[in-house]
Amino acid sequence: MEWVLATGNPGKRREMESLLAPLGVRLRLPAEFGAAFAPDETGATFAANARLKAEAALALTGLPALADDSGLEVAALNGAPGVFSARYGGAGLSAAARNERLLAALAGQTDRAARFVCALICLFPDRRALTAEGVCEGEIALAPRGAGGFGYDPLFYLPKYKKTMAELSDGEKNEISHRGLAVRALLRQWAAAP
Ligand code: ITT
Repeated sequence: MEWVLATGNPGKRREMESLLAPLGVRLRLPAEFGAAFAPDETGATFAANARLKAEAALALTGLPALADDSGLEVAALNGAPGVFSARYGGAGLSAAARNERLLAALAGQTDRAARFVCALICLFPDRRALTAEGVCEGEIALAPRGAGGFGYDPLFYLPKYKKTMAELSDGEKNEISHRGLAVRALLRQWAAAP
């Protein structure tokens, strides 16, 4: 069995490949099908954007398509950057530069509450779909720390662990992350499906 993982983000890919290992399916990537994979993410929600990516990957490959749309919601910024997390501060910025923008936006702010959200969908060629969501609560640190993970992980502080997400190993991150929670919920549905 083969599925296509509808992402161009290497950090997500690494985490998803490890989380999906119990499925026993061969995961292909859109890039292997000879097309640049950058569908327009015009949805207003994570779930809508995940579906857009899954639809594009299914159309490209004919394979069951698994898509993750995720991002960071910061309470003091009214939920921003949200669905714009990958583009926060403008296109073409490095993750480190995006993190600097976020710190500047929160300068002097004492409410540091934030959460990562992940919406997942697996869309099958017969149009059946499994969907799941995962949320991980945390805080925005005052400065970046750690070299693991990707994106906003160096700023995402987990009080319970006294570490940022980027200070966790891949395995530890997958145990508690929004993506880990969403993938395990999806796998439970897959196991229960007729
Ligand atoms: P694909 O659409 O190709 O999968 P992308 O990076 O554009 O890759 P999204 O549109 O879902 O993916 O944007 C998610 C952004 O949210 C991502 O680029 C990071 O900046 C951030 N993000 C999501 N999950 C994260 C995580 O586990 N750790 C750190 N940042 C994360």
